[in-house]
Amino acid sequence: MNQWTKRSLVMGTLLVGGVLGLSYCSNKAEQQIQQQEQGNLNASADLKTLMAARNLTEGDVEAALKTYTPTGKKDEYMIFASGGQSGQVLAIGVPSMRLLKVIGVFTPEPWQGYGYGDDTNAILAGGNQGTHKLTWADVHHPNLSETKGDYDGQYLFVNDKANARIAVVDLADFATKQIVANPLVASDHGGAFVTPNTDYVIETSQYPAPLGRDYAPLSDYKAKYRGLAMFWKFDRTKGRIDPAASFGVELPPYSQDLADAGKLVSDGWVFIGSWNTEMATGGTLQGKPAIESGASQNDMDYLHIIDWKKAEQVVAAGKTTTMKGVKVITLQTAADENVLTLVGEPKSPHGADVTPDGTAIVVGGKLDTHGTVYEFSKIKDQIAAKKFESKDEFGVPVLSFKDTIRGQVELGLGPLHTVFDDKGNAYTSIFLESKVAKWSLKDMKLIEKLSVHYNVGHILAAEGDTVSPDGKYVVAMNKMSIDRFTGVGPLYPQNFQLIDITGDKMKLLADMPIGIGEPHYSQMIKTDKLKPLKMYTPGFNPATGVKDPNAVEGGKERIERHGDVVDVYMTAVRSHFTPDQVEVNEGDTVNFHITSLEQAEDQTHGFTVDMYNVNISLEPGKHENVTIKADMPGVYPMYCTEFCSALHLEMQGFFLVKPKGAK
Ligand code: RUQ
Ligand code: CUA
Repeated sequence: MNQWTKRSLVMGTLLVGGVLGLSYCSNKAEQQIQQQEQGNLNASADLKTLMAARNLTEGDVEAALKTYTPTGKKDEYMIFASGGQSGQVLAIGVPSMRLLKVIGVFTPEPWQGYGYGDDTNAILAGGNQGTHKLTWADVHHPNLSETKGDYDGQYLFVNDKANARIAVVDLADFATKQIVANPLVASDHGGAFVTPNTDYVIETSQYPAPLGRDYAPLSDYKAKYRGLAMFWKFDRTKGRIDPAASFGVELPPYSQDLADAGKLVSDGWVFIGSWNTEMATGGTLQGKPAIESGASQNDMDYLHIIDWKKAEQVVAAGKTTTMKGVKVITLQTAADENVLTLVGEPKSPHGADVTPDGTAIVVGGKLDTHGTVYEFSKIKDQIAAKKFESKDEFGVPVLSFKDTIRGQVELGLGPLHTVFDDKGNAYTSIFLESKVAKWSLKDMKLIEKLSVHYNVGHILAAEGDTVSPDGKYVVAMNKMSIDRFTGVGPLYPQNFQLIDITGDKMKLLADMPIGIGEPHYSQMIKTDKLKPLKMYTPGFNPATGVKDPNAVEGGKERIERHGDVVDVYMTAVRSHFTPDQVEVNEGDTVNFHITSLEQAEDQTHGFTVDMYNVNISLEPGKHENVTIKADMPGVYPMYCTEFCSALHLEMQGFFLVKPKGAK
């Protein structure tokens, strides 16, 4: 412990001790420090005045001391949170709940130059579906890459529910590298979960439709509409998903929901919840019930159990059909080969979460008051013995509910998602009651419920999806904030609430309003597992992952003309671009190849050509390519968009476009 931390600890003890009646440390050296501190601050008296003035309780002060992070001090954890409809991912420090980065993923992000230069445009274009250029996403579930079931801090995967896509973010530079568009389905939800060694990134569909996005009338729902579990193969050496090595498993036309991969004893299996086993399709104008009531008739829906190691063998044996370039195990084959098995789950469930030891799966039924815990060994044994209770109407074997569960715990109204700590406890979000329920997996008993504000959707825990959760923190991701913050019009912020779970009782520590949304899930990783780069090696192109063939060295800047194509080899360094005058003819295609020559930490430049919708971010060493069609004659400033030095404003140049026919 260095002197500085010792001092702050003693200060903390002093402050809290004075107020809360805790005992002081009696160590001699620490007493000396205390005396020094008391020399210039009558801590408890001043603190009491401050508390009274701000109307703070002792509990508030304790929460402040647990979260306050002075300048220069760093967070112990980082949250990667879904940015919802913004299409982005948020990186947030814990316990400070400070926003550290908005990672551009499915949506252009101008500051990072994401979507305003050739290379990142190409990444975004990889996510286009059909003839449509997509500029937004409904991001639901960020998931960190794992090694042996533990977060390894290397990659992050996220799904886009609205357009059935998965993105890969490299945590070396917190930048998106790839978007894969699923050609078979029109929505997804159960993603982007990983298997324990990140062999696969899983994406399961939500709303059934004909696979391959063909047309079929709703009257053909049972015959032609289907769900899909996609197993995207992740190539770790390349840091990219390999679509050619990926495969899908066709599912019945129930609405598949959240999914989780088995771990340790259940490694090799995937569990997917579902609702609308009624296969309701609405038809309100024709006097039929809305989907919400049509889909809520059955007391039980189906938990889908996929043996993905078996599925791999079936794929290797060639027992697949190819649809739009994707190898698919048909529903019939999946049922016949016991790749897919079902078991009842109550009622209109949402989350399906595997426990850290891999022995159980917890399901929350939105219209049921229980957390239901399935015993994996019972599931496995009965599948191995082919001990099925029945088949569904698509011929998929169904296990007995009562013979597969460990038990049920009464949790409250609207249980959704469950996360875990390091002491064998589970924490379930209770949507309708706006509560977090803590319960014991071992005793199957409810321990405590904590109010959150309000209508909690997902919750997350420190390293909570791994084989070794850390305990410490849970975060409630609340859909509503009602009376928590100063008004900003009818669209209210979402509200993340940090909860301390180290003591016997859960304790609410802090609120963090989220001004973009709507976030769904997050994961929280220990920051010492992250090894982010400080800068790129000179000429590196982060979008392609290699040194760019057009990288420019200092002194080799030039402009080359080939017919009506102009290549500008440019460098950026404090505080000038070389070249700084680029004159072309109307109609030319101009390729800017720009390398930052900086090798000093945090020395970023930007580059824009006014009116041409170009803005790139040139972090130290980075190379980027930008192509523009010089179709607007005139004189346009090119300038650096990042206040990089005292002479930042002078980091400017001219882009001149000579009109056709001009001399
Ligand atoms: S969602 S609030 Cu994971 Cu898409 Cu549950
Ligand atoms: Cu470079 Cu401002």
